[in-house]
Amino acid sequence: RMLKRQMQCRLDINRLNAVFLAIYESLIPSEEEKVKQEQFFMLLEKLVNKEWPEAGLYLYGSCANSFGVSKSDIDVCLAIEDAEINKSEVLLKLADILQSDNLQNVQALTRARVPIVKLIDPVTGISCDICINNVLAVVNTKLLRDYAQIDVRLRQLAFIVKHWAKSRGVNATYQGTLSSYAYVLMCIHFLQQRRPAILPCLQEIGHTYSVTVDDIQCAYFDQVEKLRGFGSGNKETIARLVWGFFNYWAYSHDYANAVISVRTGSILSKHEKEWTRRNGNDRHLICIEDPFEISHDLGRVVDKFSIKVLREEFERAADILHNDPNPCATLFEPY
Ligand code: 3AT
Ligand code: MG
Repeated sequence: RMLKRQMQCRLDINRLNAVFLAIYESLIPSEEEKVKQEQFFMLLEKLVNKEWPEAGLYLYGSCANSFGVSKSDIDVCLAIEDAEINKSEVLLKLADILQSDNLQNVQALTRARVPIVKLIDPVTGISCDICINNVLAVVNTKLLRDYAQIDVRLRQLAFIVKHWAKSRGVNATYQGTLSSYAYVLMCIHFLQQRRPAILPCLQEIGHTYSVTVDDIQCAYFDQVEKLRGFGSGNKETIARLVWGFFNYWAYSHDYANAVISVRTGSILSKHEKEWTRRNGNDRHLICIEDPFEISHDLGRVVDKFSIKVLREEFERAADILHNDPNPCATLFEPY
């Protein structure tokens, strides 16, 4: 009877793996969609370079970090070297240019926390946000993309976690929950911590890439093609990792003292980061260190109400994966 139970268990986990992989596959953007995004980006480049020939235009966020699901918006950064520029003026000028080229719903949001121009491409229906000189985001986008090339399980895990977070309504910083960027860092950290490790810590090995942005030195090993197969000593499947991820955030993470750090590939203490007290509106109830802007806690948006919501959702997910023979329907149930 024991053997029969074990075999049943293995069948269940194999089936769950297949279901997670099918969800992952269904969320990947098609080649056709990628081509449309590129064409739209080239159009924007042309328009921008007519007005600012020296400026650079960069994709960042999920359309460029390889964690974007199908039909995502695209994030674009306009980089202008000139230190004298007035961001609002540039955004208004940019909005003017885009409007006269028949792009739809062009809006300059000059008073937002991150000022942007929003627009929609009428040909493809793609929505786009353009910000000015957010070069750090372009660099952290590259870091995430480079991590994704080392082991496919990172992309699979992050797609499942992002899909869960969107379905459960815990992916909105304005409501005190976490950004997609924070969730991806949580996944990278989790895979760095597996034994054997599935991901290395790129900032701790010889730097092959280095830029200084806003006085912050961003450096790490980016020859990731040399690291393919790094995690192959670890055979954990995606179903096992998804369960492990939620179990960690539900029952193992030390919320009182710990800071997760992709930069060091380890757990730091709130004490050493001096993140023990609330600072204005920034709290440190769940601590996720930004890999480059190390004074920046991506959990700072989480307040005493939303931390409860988040932790209950982690527990709910872990319990469903532990008990439910067919967990996917409930795991992603709209909240
Ligand atoms: P979605 O697929 O759009 O949900 P995304 O990867 O585009 O996911 P966000 O929209 O949260 O993620 O953010 C866009 C990019 O902006 C991702 C990251 O490069 C940068 N970014 C976001 N939040 C922060 C932050 N708090 N600190 C530094 N960079 C950030
Ligand atoms: Mg985005």
